This record gives sequence, structure tokens and C-alpha cells, in this order.
Amino acid sequence: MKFYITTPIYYVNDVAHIGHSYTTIASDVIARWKRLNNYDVFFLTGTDEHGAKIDAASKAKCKTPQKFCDEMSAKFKEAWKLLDISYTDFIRTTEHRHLVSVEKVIQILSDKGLIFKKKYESLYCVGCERFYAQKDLDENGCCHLHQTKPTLQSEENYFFKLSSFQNAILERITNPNHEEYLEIQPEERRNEIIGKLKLGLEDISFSRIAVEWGIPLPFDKRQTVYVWVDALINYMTGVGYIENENRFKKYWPVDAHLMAKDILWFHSVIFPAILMGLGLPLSRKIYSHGFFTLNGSKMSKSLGNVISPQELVDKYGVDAARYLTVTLIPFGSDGDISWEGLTLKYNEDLANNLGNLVSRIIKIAEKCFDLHVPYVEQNLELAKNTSAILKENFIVNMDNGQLHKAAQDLQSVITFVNRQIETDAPWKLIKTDMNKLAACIYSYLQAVDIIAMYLIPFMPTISKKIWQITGARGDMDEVAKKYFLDSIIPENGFSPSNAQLQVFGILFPRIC
Ligand code: ME8
Repeated sequence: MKFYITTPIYYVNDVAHIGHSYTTIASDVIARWKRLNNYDVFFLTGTDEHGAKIDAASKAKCKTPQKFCDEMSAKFKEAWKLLDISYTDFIRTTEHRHLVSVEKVIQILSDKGLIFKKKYESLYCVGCERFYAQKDLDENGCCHLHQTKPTLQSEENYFFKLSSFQNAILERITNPNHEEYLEIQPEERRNEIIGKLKLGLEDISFSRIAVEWGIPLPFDKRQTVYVWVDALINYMTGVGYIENENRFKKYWPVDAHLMAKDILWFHSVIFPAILMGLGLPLSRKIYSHGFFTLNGSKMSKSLGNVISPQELVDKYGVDAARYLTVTLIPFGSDGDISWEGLTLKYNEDLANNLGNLVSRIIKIAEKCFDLHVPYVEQNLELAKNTSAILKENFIVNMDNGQLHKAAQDLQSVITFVNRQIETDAPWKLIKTDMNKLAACIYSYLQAVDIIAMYLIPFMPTISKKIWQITGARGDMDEVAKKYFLDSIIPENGFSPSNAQLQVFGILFPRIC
């Protein structure tokens, strides 16, 4: 089965910070989880490079827009490499393949009579790259997100007949039995969209006359395509809309879009309308997470108020940075991030719980059996219980994008195994019953192997390290794929008796 997942394409006027990282790591965790569950995954991310905002940012740096975009887009790629993001493709809206796609989409919509010319006057926020009605602004007439006053713009533009799709979109968002049901998570956000949709839809301008840095309309080269329309089409270009028809047929439609709530409207209303206009199937699911502040303030590079991927990795290491970023704030809620909060979670979940579990088992195995636990009895009870608990909760939470809950499930099971060790008190068995001690360690190792397989999506490198430490057999990804397919624990366990265990430095050193 195929699974097509996307992040937003990020504006290149900014560099990646923990907000962008959250969406991208969350998408990566889901993509890796689906791969482990034997899906053929296409994972798309990229950069949004046209429009007035990028044009202005490039001018401020005295660079041509293209050069500016090349440099900034490369920085996003570097950030995702650093965070071990396993994307299938990285789309840039200034690529030729995208230009061809956008031209084609606009031409089809125009040929179908869905595009018309109209004189228009409204308030435009360059930060959001969108028009606002006065009622959408705050009491000072400012945009809620940027806290700036939109400027009045008056143009003759090409409009899209968005209003004609109102009922069709409502039907697809509200009726789970509709064959093109578009699921929006969480419920609260879905209800907001439905409420807004019920108020009615106005036709929307699809072109700009005053913005040069964009893709010219195929039928009127004096105007460029509105940057949001250009941007949404990336999801089609990325899987080969024009350049690779077979690939497009294989992966379309999108199975999961991830983003924050700021851009949900575009994905749940404008994009579906474009797809319906083109006669293409709609995306299946949208996960919309909350918006994060840092120490109570908006994150912004110019305010010096950001946490960058590099800072995260320097402090916690790659895998811990990934884990902390996506599990600190409950999915769907807004939240405030701080270094203190991240470090607290690091120490609790990783140093004290997971790291301690692996280290105490290996220490006893080293001390008593020189890292080869002899064959005595293959007790898989603990592994079976671990497996059962995770199977029940973790899978559902992952499928609902509730990554913080899936991580809590993992933590509970790690605590469960740690408690079992307390109950068995293996340090007392050293003096009384070496056979029982060997059986206990064997059983802990199998439970840790199961935990490590569930950890793969969050911590692709450390999970493999744990697999080596416990002397587990076979290529971990392959073993995990088989295990997730049939949930069967091999008769001899994953780490056989007498396997060579490995000592290691501290997996997660405590941070003060
Ligand atoms: O909107 N908290 O790009 P963008 C949580 N180019 N998530 C955050 C965040 C924060 N403080 N800051 C950024 C655009 N994000 C368009 C998208 S898609 C066809 C076009 C994340 O660079 C979050 O995913 O402003 C949010 O939706 C996205 O970055 C906005 O990125």
C-alpha cells in the first residue's frame, strides 16, 4: 500500500527553527512508522520561494531573488539533513518542473470557466501573503499573526470561482461516509473550518499584477500566479504531476498533510477546491498542530527568539532532539517551549528512564556473565506483556498523529520494565540464584528489543545502537517490519542466549 505524506513548503525568508522542525520531524516520524508497517511511502518537503515577501527579503540582502532563494533553500536542506529527515523529494517552487505544473493547472481551471477577471480592492498582509476583511483583524486593525497593519491594494486580477465549491467542500469535510472524505485533526480545528465555511465562501484572487517574483499566468504574462496557489500545487508537482505520470498515478492523492493551524484554511478549503476544479481526488487527512512560542514570546529570527536545529542537536544529540521536539507539546495544542522544559523532559524520559533501563541490564550482564548471558530458560512473558501494551495504545496514537501520546506509551512501558527489574532485584540473585538471574536478564533483553523497534521512528540511530548493545539478531529494520506485520516474537527471542552484548558509553548523559 502507498502512503503519501507532506510538510508545508517553508518560506525562505526565514531559517528553520523549532516550529518548522516540529512539523518536519513529526512527518518524518510518521513516514518512518508507515515504512516499518510495510507501506510504500512518498514523503515530500520543500521551500516556498515566490511572492512579495521573498522578493522584499532578497532586496534587503541586496541579492537577486533567485540567488537568495538558492542560499536559503540550501539551509533548509542542511537543517533536515542534520535532523535525519528521510524525505523522498525536496521541492522548490522555483524549479522548472513546478513552473510547468502551475501553468498547466491554471490553464485547465481557466479552460473550465473557473477563472474570470475582476477589479478588486482589499487589505493585504505581506507576512501572511493573503487578503483580509476588516472583521478578520484585531481591534487595532492588525493581522493577528504578524501584528502589522495590512495595506490597501487595488488591482484588476484573475479570480477563481471558489464560492461554487462551498457545499461540495462542506460535504467532504463533514460526512465521514463520503468517498472523498477529508479528515481534519484535531476535532476543534475541524469545527472551526466547518463554522467558517458555513458563513459562505467568496471568490478569491488567483493572480497579482504588482508582484513580479512569481510564475506568469499562461494567458496573461503581465500577472503572476498568487503565491499561495503556486505553493499548494507543489504537492502535485512533487509526485510528478507533469514530469512523471506513472509516479503521480501511483501516489496521488495525498494521505496526510501536516502543518500548524495558521495555514489550515488554505489546505482544507482552497486546495480541495482547486483539486475539484481539476477533477482530481482530494487529500485524505490533515493534521493541524498548534502554534508554539518560546519563553512566552513569538518565535522570530529578527527578535533573536528562536531555537535552531543546530542548537538542539548540539545540546541533546540528533535523536534526542527529534524525540524532544515532537513530544514536548501535546499534538493540536498551542504551547510554550523553553530550554528548561526540553532539558527536564530529556532527563526524565531519556536519561533516567530509557538510558537507565539499558545501562542497568548491561551492567549486571557484564559483571555476572562477561556480556554472554548463558542459556537457562527462555522466558518471553515480559516481552509479550511489553508487546501487548504497546500494540494496544501506541499504534492508535501514531495513526492519529498523537506523537506525544505514543511517546508516553513508550515511557510507560519502559517504566513497566524498570519496575519489573526492581521487583526481581537481580542484584540480590547474584548471591543466591545465577540461573534465575540469567533468565531474568534474558527476559529484560527481549523487552528492550521490542521497545527499541517501537523507538525507530523517533530515534533511528539510537534504536539501532540499542539493538547492537542487546546483541539482537538480524537487520533491525527487516526484523521490525516482520514483527509489526504479524506481532510474533521469535521462539528464541530477538537477542538469543549467549549473544555477545556490548558495553557502550552513557546513551543519554544527564544534563544540568
Ligand atoms: O506558511 N509553531 O510557510 P512558513 C508551530 N509557505 N509551527 C510553526 C511555527 C511555530 N511557531 N512556525 C512555523 C508557509 N511553523 C507557506 C506554506 S504550504 C503549501 C505553504 C511551521 O514558512 C508550521 O508547520 O510560514 C507552519 O504551518 C509552517 O511552519 C509555516 O511555515
